[in-house]
Amino acid sequence: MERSVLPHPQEREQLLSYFETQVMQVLNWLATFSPDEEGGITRLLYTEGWLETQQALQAKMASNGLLTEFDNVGNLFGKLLGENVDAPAIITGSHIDTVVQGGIYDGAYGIAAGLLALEYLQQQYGKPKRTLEIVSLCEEEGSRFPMAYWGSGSIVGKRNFEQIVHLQDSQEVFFADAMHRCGFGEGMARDSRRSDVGAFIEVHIEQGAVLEKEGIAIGIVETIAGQRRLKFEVIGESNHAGTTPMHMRRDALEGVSMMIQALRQEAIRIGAPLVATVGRLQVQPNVPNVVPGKVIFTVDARHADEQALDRFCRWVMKEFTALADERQLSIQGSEWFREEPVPMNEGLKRHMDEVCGNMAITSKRMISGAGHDAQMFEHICPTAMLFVPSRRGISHSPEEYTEPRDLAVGVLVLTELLYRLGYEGEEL
Ligand code: HGY
Ligand code: MN
Ligand code: MN
Repeated sequence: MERSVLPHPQEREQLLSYFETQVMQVLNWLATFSPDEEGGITRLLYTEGWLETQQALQAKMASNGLLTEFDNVGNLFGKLLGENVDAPAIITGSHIDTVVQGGIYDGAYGIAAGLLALEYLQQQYGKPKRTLEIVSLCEEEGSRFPMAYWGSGSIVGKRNFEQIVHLQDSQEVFFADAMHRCGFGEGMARDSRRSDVGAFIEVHIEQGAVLEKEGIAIGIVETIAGQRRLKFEVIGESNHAGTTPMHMRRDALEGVSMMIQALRQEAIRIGAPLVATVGRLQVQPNVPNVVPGKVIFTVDARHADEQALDRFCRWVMKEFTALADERQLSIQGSEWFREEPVPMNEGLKRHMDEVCGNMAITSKRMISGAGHDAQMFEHICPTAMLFVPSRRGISHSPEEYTEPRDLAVGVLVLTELLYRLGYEGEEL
């Protein structure tokens, strides 16, 4: 059944060109906040640049006629109130924080898409039947503090203030101090926990190369992979680089290099969708003429199947301990973050299939290897994600890029979805 907010294809073409220019305008505007010297974006939770960005977004949402509100952890909401204010709200959005030296699309695109979709719907159709909201989530990446999904996790009740009491960043700044300095914290604004959300839709860049390779415009996420983030401390013995014979060394870095090799080989042996990454490594004392006595490093492992992920992490612990024992090294391993794989809502996925079909937009169902705020929201409401292609699959890098036309198609599909849920009151 042909049904769309945009009955005429030429109207659709006109709207796509409008969205193309507008979405790039918003993204380039957001990119002026927290740029780093490497040409990327480094917008970390509760930094000045982060606060400036949220405040500028609040002003923009207000100028778009949205009712704005911060919650007590710094999530920013822009609301297009519905006729029935008691009906659960439909929320779209993503995270405003980035990785270190990230790109201009990861997270920001979901916020830009939501802003444009609500602006268009309000202009064309006025007040929706139920409230539509855009949210700029305060933090998802876990880049500054050892805490991820702080924004969405606080909304769904999987994060709370007790969890952050002892957390510090690499400069030993306490999480709570940084949060209070930005004006957020317990009792500082409305409590972040929500129980009035009817659905959450996140629009995001794919951060992989599947859509580009297959020439497909929209990815409809089936399941978001589960994650484990582990931290290891390997201790050997610092010693003189010139006088310590090779067979008498307890070189922590040499041991860790063997662990990294073994990790890579095992992940390749097991095969996709398992991936494992050592992204952070600190050597002590980290000077050229001293045998490294201590190494601290992280392992990030992902899989769409919970049991496979658990099996792999058990293997990691066992293998790393064996490699340390062989070298008279000691090793401490701890898990500081875990999220289980989360399937997206069937009803919303079907809506997306239909919207893309009606508009002759190519789409495919796919797994998300990247974690997203949507895997938090699914704990409290029907949730779905749609992807647009990433050039060469690059992300978490200043090289991140998506064609403006591809971005615009994502905005168009989101607009139609929000129309169905907000104006036609589609049940899920
Ligand atoms: O790491 C991730 O998967 C996400 O980008 N935070
Ligand atoms: Mn990311
Ligand atoms: Mn992201």
